Amino acid sequence: METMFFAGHKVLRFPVLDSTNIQAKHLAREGEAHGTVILADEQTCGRGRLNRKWLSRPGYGAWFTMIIRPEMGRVRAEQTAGLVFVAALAMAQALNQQTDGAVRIKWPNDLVIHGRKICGAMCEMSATTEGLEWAVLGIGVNLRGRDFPADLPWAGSVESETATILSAEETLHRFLICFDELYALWLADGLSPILRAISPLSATLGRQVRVIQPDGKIFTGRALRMQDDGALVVESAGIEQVLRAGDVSVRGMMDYI
Ligand code: BT5
Repeated sequence: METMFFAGHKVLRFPVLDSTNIQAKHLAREGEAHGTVILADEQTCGRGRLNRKWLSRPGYGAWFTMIIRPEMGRVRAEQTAGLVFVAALAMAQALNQQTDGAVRIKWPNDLVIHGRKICGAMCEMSATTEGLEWAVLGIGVNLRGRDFPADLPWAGSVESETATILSAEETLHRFLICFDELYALWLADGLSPILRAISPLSATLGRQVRVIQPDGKIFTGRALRMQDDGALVVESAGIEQVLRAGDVSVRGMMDYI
C-alpha cells in the first residue's frame, strides 16, 4: 500500500483489494478522518448496490471509496442517500472537463455516455440517533476497454465512447476538486442545488421510461422531475408515481437509458 495526497485528500492506494468499500468501512470504524480515499488498481470482489457484482479489472478504471465524516449532528441519517447524487454530479463534472461534455447522469447513480454505463456510485453508512456518524462513498468508473463481458451488454468506458484516454490518478484528482465544492454546497444548502445542477445533465428526465419493480412487474411512463429528496416522479396513465432510488430500476424503452 502506498500513501499519496491528491487535492488535499489522503489517498491510500492498494494494488489489489477485495473491495475498496470493505476496506473503507474497516478504516471508518477505526476512526479514519473525513476525506480519506481508498483506491485499488484491482478489486476481486467489487460490489454494486444490493450486493450486485462490480467488474473492476486492473488497468481498466478508477475504483475508489471516500470516507465521509461530517461533524456529529450535522447530517441526519435520512439525508445520507443524497451523497450519491453529490458523487455522481462531481464525477460527471470531472469527466465532462475531459470529454467535451459527453457524460450524462442516469437517475439515480449511473453515469452514461451514448447510453452506455461508464460509472456507478453507492453509499453505505453508520448512523446513531444523533445522525450520520460516517459514510463510505464508493465509485467505479470505466476509463479503458471495449471488451466488456456478455453479461454487461450496456457497459462502456470513456475510451470506448469518446476515444479519450484518462488515467485513474488524474480522474480521481479532478473528481476530488469537484466533489469538495459540491459537498460544501450540499452541507450548506441541502440537496436542491445539487439536483438543479443534475437536471440539465440528466439522461432520464423528460424521457419515456420502463420502471422495473422489485417483484419484476414493469410499468412505463414519462420521467417528469426529481423531488427535493431526489425521488423521481414518473407519470404513468395519468397518475404521478414517486420512485425512490433502491426500490426500483428505471430503464429506457428499448435501451439502458
Ligand atoms: C453501482 O451499483 O453502479 C455502484 C457501483 C460502485 C462500484 C464501486 S468500485 C469502488 C467501490 N468498491 C466497491 O466494491 N464498489 C464501489 P448498481 O447500480 O447496483 O449497478 C450494478 C450493476 O452494474 C451490475 O449488476 C452490472 O449489471 C453492472 N456493472 C457491473 N460492473 C460494471 C462495470 N464495470 N461497468 C458497467 N456496469 C457494470
